[in-house]
Amino acid sequence: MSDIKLTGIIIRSIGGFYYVEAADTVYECKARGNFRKKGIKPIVGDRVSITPWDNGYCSIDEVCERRNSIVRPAAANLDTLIIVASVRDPQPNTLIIDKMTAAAFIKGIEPVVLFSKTDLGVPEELIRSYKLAGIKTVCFSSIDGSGKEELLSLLPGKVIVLTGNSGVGKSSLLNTLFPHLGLETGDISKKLGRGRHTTRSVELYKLGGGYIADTPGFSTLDIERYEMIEKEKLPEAFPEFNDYLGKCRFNSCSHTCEKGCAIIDAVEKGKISQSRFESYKIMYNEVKDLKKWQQKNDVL
Ligand SMILES: Nc1nc2c(ncn2[C@@H]2O[C@H](COP(=O)(O)OP(=O)(O)O)[C@@H](O)[C@H]2O)c(=O)[nH]1
Ligand SMILES: [Mg+2]
Ligand SMILES: [Zn+2]
Repeated sequence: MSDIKLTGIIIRSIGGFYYVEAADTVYECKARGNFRKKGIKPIVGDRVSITPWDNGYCSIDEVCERRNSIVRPAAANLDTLIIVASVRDPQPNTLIIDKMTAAAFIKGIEPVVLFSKTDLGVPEELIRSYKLAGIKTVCFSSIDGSGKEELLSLLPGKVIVLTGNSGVGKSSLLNTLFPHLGLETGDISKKLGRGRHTTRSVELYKLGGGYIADTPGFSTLDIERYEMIEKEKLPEAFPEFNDYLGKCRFNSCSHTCEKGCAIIDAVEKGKISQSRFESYKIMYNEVKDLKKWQQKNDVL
């Protein structure tokens, strides 16, 4: 029997099998029974050590500690979360974008807000709002190919997940960048009708010098049921608040309505975007009366 150990990354998991890319080869692996006993379930993005045995069987022997993970879709060790919002059809929803960027910041993942379908218009106001927050934005159209180079420049060396409402153009975007992928794209209603409860598994594609995953997307309804960031941590999820924290009149300031609030002052002076501040207030009000055990898990 072979005793060569390899290290690799899980790029797909389906029906109890894990597909691990190691040394430019993809191995079909099974997880060792002792993982289940320890309550570890390997997920896409996990760095693992595997043993390909002579009989063709390949085992995952070890899962490295995760730098971070998300649950929708289940994926680990992300560098970048690209939040895709289309300028139209469907309309962008700033609260959803801000919940996703907030969750990414809390998990130590870099969020990028990608405005898709910019052949239908350019969302100047939104771009300004995210620039002000120090969040990278990219404009992209799969019709005219604009933004392609910029997007490709984000990939090398990174593990990236694309997320965003169904129908915003995630699969079209990947097809535009990498035509050989031939991902299924199309009509939202048809997809919802058929795909609502089908697999939510992800696959990391090795492309452009990094790994990138398309996701089936979520509906607006989904996100409302998801996580909440506890109120004490919420200001950290809005990095543009940073310069003002600790400068409010009251130590206990919630930055939602108080007199002498440095955040509100910055909003009034146009240094923090009004729309981001509105999202903060909504998110704060969603969690302010919840006890810890009532906080459901994970936007992502
Ligand atoms: N006008 C325009 N339509 C697009 C663009 N990208 C995708 N679409 C359309 O939007 C719909 C949803 O696209 P799809 O890639 O399947 O979205 P996904 O659900 O996020 O993967 C399809 O009908 C596409 O033809 C774009 O850049 N511009
Ligand atoms: Mg798609
Ligand atoms: Zn304040």
